[in-house]
Amino acid sequence: MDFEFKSGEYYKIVNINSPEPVIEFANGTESAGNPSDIEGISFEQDDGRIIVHMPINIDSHILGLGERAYRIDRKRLKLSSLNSDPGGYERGRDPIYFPVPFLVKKDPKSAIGIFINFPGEIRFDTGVENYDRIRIEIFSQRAQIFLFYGKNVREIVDSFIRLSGRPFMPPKWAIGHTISRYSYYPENEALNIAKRYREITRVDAMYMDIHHMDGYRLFKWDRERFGDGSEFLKKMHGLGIRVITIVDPSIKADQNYDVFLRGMGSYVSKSNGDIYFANMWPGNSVFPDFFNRAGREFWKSEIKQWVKQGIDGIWLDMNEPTILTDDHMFDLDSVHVLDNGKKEKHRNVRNAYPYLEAMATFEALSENVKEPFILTRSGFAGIQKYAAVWTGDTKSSWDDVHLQISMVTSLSISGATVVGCDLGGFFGESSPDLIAAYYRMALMFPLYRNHKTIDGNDQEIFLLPDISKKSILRSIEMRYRFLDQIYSNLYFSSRECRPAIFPLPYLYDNPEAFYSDDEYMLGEGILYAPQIREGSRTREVYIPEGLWHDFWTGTKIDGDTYLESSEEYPIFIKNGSSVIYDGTIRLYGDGVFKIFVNSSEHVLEVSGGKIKNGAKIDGYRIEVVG
Ligand code: NBV
Repeated sequence: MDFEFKSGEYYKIVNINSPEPVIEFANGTESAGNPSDIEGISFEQDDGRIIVHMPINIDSHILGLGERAYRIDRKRLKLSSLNSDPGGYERGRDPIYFPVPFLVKKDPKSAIGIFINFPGEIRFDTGVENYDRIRIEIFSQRAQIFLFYGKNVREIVDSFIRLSGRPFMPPKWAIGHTISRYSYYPENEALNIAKRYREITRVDAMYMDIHHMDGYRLFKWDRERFGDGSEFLKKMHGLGIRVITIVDPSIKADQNYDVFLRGMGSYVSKSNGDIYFANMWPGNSVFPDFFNRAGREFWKSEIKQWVKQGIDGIWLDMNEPTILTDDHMFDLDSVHVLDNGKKEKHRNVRNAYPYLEAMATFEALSENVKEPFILTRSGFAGIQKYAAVWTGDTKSSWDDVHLQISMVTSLSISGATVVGCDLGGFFGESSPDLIAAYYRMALMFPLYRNHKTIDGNDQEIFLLPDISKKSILRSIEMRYRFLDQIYSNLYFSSRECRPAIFPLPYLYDNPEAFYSDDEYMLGEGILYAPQIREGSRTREVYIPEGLWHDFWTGTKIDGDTYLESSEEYPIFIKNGSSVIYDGTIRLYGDGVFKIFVNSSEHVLEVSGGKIKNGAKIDGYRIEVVG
């Protein structure tokens, strides 16, 4: 099944009222039967909307739906899928930046997935108004609907990722420890911070927030703060630190600004055909129309010129898209011109805006840098082909440390596989102890970036009291010891179209797994249960069924059990899995182990406690753990 945003045809039309309604199945077969025969799912059309009903019962669980400030099980919630900028969020806020219209319903013996390939508004009621059914309200008469059948969650999630696109492979430096602030400037201060960090720990990249720009003009350094940027880039690279700059979609409307002039003819317009202007960081701004080739080509050529000077990555922010009004909402009646010349209102295609922006940015980077890396705040299903995602402007709190586990892993099983959150939390005050908890919690996340807002407390590690500093430095050290493993998981995630990290119910569907949303897995083999309770260094861990090994003590554990752990990093390994830790590849039990190190895939086989053919891997020790 081919799922690509070909502009002009970015969603296919399924007219459910036609004499032969067509439901497209993800396995490639098409059904022309009555859709209401399918697992009790029914469709109705009403007042310009399509409404889908799916039965649920007391044993059903619901997963997916992208980035939500909620628990992992989405049952009995009312959620909306229109990209939104909440201006900061805490648990219970919805929608936020990156909803994904894909959900999995898990019943005791079967699983069913639904993906609505429609980039406008969709409302989900997962059993609030009607106790026994999910109601999905699609604000369109046309939408492409995919249904996925399977035995378990994993099958459904993996088919959805295959359908929506192969995850890009991030460069290894992008998944190391990275630092950020809204904003580091001028040049000397940014360099000073980089150096102070380097005195105590490793840093692989620094993100430059909006103050590096000249009056918030995209692709222009603020000359007073950074000169022409070349010295800064040279010095940062000299320290071994990559530089990622923020890029918003808002272009200052200014007759003396060459970028603005070059983009003329490719901006989003109003319904009367005039250019659409809105207030953003640079004041009165215009917005590239990524829905057509001219808009994308203009953008690509600006990005190419910008990165040519030695910029290593691009950070796409405010791309829901958002503007500076009370509700941050772009004019829903503004107009996009598609590649086929047709016009479409923003409200019908809004969620594809960041997707097409990331696609164009990725294409530009692919032509100009060795290892493209993009971080985006918003997106649509399939964003994983182009960009990593972070969970935006959280409010620092102990609850947020917990919440981020569900948010990040849910994004991951909704396709956004290269994912993370602001370490320390974005808004509000983060105590040293809380910052340390974020660093512990995110240990196995694909991204590991410290970031804070402009008027929050400084959370640079070198400023913190010794006790928390030591704890964070240990986490960073631990991060690097596991980095080869995380990278190997991301490689197989990309190669095999499956998530690298996930919540327990991706593999285990007992109630204990659904309730253990303060734990997560890196691949099938590693279970991590971070210490994230305020004032406590001991916790209860749920170990799912099967034979497990305590990573630190080697103790064997018969799964489907709870245990108390006072380890700093409670980590458990499933028998039959491997772990790369600090240059050693540990193989647990007999089996065939696939590993990605030294830029290539290796297969090791262990039987009767011995490695077959005495296999070796350059630069690594191999240990068999019984
Ligand atoms: O560019 C400033 C911030 C950025 O630091 C943050 O990570 C984004 O999520 N940005 C939002 C703009 C608004 C901040 C209030």
